[in-house]
Amino acid sequence: MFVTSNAHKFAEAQKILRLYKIQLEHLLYAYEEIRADDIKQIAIESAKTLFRKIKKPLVVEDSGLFILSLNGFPGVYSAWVQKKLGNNGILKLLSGTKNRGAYFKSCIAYIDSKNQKVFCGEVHGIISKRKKGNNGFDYDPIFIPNNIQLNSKYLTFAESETLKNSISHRFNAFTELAKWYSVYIR
Ligand code: ITT
Repeated sequence: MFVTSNAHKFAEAQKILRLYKIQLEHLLYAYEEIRADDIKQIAIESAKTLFRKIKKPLVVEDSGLFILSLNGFPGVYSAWVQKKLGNNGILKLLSGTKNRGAYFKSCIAYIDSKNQKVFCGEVHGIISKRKKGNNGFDYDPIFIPNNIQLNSKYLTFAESETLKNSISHRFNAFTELAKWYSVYIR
């Protein structure tokens, strides 16, 4: 069971876990997230809080976009910043900045009555000069992963869903979860 308010996160996770024949259910459940600088810690604490209430095996994901020249901003505030500033706001903050390096990070916490595990994944790249593409969600139109070209072009995550779903932070983290789950739980 994946507890999330974000339907995009769920759809991406479901696709990845299907490759391992693991069935994922979506649960919408309002809860209070702790405030912390570390997404791993937020994911772990959220999983514990939710398990006390739901009492069934579940996963939660905390994730964010970390921009190097902004000292990791928006990081743990990514969801809030996307709502308040949006991608145009981020592009404005970076105008005239040479170092456009950034990375997405995802940490997934799994919990059941016997196990507590956390799996993190990252994908590194740059923030594009302008928004491109209509797929994906939130920061995808301004994120270009490093070292990958399709038809000699560097694409944003929003320009290629297939590319995103084969290298993303979420792909890396859920793949680690799936490998562990297949050996130890199933
Ligand atoms: P839940 O907490 O309910 O799962 P959320 O969207 O609020 O949903 P987070 O607190 O983890 O999730 O916020 C992470 C934010 O980081 C997310 O809302 C996006 O703005 C951004 N983000 C994370 N992964 C992303 C991705 O793959 N593509 C684009 N933006 C992403």
